[in-house]
Amino acid sequence: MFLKKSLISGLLLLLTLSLGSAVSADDLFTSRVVLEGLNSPWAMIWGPDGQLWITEREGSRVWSVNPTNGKKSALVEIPNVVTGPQHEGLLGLTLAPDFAQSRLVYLNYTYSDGQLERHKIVRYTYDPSSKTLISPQDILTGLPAGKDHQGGRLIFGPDGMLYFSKGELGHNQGANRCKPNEAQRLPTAAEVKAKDYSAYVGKILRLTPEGDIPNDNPVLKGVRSHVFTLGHRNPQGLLFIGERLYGVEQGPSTDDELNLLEAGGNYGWPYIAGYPDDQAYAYINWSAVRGCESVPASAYLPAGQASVKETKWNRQDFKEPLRTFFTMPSFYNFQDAKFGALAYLGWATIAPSSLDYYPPNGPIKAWRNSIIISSLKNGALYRVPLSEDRKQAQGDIIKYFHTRNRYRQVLISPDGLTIYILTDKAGNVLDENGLPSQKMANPGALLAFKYKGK
Ligand SMILES: [Ca+2]
Ligand SMILES: [Ca+2]
Repeated sequence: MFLKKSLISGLLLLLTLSLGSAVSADDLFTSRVVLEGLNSPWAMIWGPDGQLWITEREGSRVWSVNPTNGKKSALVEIPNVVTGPQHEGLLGLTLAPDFAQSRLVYLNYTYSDGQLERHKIVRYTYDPSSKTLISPQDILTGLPAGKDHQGGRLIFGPDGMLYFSKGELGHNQGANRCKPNEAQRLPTAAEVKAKDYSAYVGKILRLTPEGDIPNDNPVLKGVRSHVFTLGHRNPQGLLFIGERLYGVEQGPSTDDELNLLEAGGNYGWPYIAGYPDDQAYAYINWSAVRGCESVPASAYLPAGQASVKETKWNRQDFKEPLRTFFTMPSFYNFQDAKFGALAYLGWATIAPSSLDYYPPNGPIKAWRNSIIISSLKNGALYRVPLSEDRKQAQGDIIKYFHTRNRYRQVLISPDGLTIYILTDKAGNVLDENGLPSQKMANPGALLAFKYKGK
């Protein structure tokens, strides 16, 4: 079953690639640049003032932006945010469900505890007279942080609880290859009591609006903690559709994922990428390699170290993805010379950064009941149609709006006619000819694609 799904995914990939510029659906939209020059915009929500509220990862500010003319005003500039070139800084943002009464706004960012880089969730109060965010209050502090795979999405569920996606900090790869990957490690009772959150990496967390552990969180290995699901790599997108929670996460050289996230579910990383099909991925525990630091990161299989086949890792709690982007066969050439040192840009992964939902009654008929995913690597959106009960992905994945940009977040307007996209200010991306580029067409921008059909 898994292998079959992989092959289908591979065929869909070939279909998607071959369609490329031939996709004419884009002709039904007009595009414009609402504004440019934001300092690494990261999250975007509809604010209570009818404007778009946008965080800047490196700028440490939250802006209120007029989606029509691009005029912006700062809601807050947060002091002492630790920023870096890729993953650190001010990330997610969300309004309290009772915002009309409480005026509470939640966000998360990287900071220093004096010794170590950490991450925290903080809430502010919106002051309508000054149109600023005031009175910060820590909700959950001391979360692990690092220079890679921070996750960072923050949303409320219909249950009134706060959900936060935490990456595994890129351990077991690149510069962090000798640090153990802890996406499977669960917190002990002693750790929870001591507020030691080091095992929260590679997890989706669920917390009360005050930051406490909800008394109906899953009990995992005998311990109830903030952990809601485990086994994630770099989950940057979370979205509720009705009662169900969906997420996207970035895979390794194959198998970015769209998941349906269920309490206590184990999403497999680092033992499984995508489906347990032994296609183009096997876990190698670098931290167990003798003299790891002296072994170059480029060594595919370090001497004396075995890889673990996906099919050998057998866990009852494993949840397979709804869809992968995309599952590559083992014979795929991951070192295509055409892409030079940026070979990863040639891989069929898309680096999903966010997702939104196009509702069943929206005016764009072809998009109804679909999940829309933004891609960092390809500067495109991917539309995934859902089954009627929304428990499965079904049908062809369609690619839209390719530009020479890294798409950081997608947000659909309430009337379903305009698709807003935030772009990174820098990075690596595929250009119009499908070749690596570091020159963004619209750095730090808010783009708008408006539907002109009927
Ligand atoms: Ca997975
Ligand atoms: Ca796999």
